[in-house]
Amino acid sequence: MFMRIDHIGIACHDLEEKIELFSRTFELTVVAREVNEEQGVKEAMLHIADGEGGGSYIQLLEPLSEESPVGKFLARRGEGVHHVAFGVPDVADAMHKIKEKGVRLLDERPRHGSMGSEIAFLHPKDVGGMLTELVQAATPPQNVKKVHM
Ligand code: V0V
Ligand code: CO
Repeated sequence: MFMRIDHIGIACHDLEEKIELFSRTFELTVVAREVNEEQGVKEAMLHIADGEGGGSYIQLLEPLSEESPVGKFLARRGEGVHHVAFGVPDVADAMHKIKEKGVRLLDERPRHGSMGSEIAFLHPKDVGGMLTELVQAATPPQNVKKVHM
């Protein structure tokens, strides 16, 4: 079902500060940035590698409000790993198969994700405490820039 780790989502208070830290420390490049109102985040994707059906990234997430998923996470747990996202060939198909196994889906249908992807989340309590995201990457990925932004 999973082709690769698409990204690790990291919750932070200050996106610009963490972009500077991660790009300088690990020599990574920001390839896309987006404000996603539906998910309540301002986010940046730092490219690590290309893989089957899409790339691998670190996703830095700053909340748009305290009531958003990332805002609540920061208040409760502080900065750190917020979710792990796996690349799948067909997100609707993966959602269907996983739901049949008794895992709660947090989305009834795929949502808009970074770089034109389609995404869905699984309840962390049903997956060993890990907030899990399914990603069907857009091919080719959209709004990607191979420059530091
Ligand atoms: C909450 N919990 C977590 C968690 N957030 N566990 C692991 N990882 C997390 N990130 C735990 C929490 O400690 C509670 O455990 C339990 O889950 C239920 O929490 P809750 O009180 O219902 O908490 P809420 O209201 O904060 O909701 C949590 C969920 C929410 C996961 C349901 O954050 C959600 O719907 N997330 C999906 C959307 C999302 O995260 N969007 C931002 C990324 P105890 O205390 O009861 O033991 S957007 C993104 O990645 C994009 C756009 C992209 O990739 O392209
Ligand atoms: Co994500």
